[in-house]
Amino acid sequence: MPKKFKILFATSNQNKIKEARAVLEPLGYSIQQLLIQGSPPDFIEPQTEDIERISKSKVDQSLEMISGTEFSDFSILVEDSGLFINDLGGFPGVYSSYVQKTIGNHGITKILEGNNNRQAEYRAYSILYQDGKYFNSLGICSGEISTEIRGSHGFGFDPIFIPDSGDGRTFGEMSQLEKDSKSHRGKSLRILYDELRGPSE
Ligand code: ITT
Repeated sequence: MPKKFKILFATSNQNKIKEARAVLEPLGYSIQQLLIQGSPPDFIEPQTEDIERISKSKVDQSLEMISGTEFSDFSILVEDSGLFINDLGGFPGVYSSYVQKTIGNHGITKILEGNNNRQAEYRAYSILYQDGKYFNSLGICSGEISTEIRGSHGFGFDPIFIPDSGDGRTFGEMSQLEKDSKSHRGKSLRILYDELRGPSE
């Protein structure tokens, strides 16, 4: 396979890799995790509430890590994402990963107990670096936070996130294919693919 169709995804999150594979592999790309000396990148995240700025920082750090290595000619993908709850001023947003690991879905449903405004959105900002060019894309998926935890598919906040474009089920109750067709990540990756005018076209 020509090198430009192989994408190295710089992330420590295996779920992001699985979802990127599901969306991009049928379109002719192969997705591998970027491992430097056997380890995924450990990013220093800048102090900001802007996922676009965090993604830019991740791509800069990745390019620095691969400079002078056997990976320096490959395409690099990074993504920053999170769950933004309207009534909580966008919390957990850029702190999603930390909040998921600490209070988890149970904690979020508890914070929102008795609250009728449960609107939220997932956002994913992806950047693909290929042949000296940067391709950027923002994917948004609007929805609401369920009152109880439902379903065991997906990861993170999926068992408490009900997408507006669905039928009332949480992402945790949907198949991978269904989630990808509606999700922030699926949208963001398809925008990137359109920008690239993919190899299968
Ligand atoms: P990398 O920075 O190494 O890519 P990470 O998991 O720390 O991995 P982020 O900083 O972008 O990534 O945090 C995103 C968090 O937002 C993620 O850990 C989940 O808690 C949550 N999240 C994002 N997309 C999600 C999805 O599709 N389903 C469920 N939770 C999601």
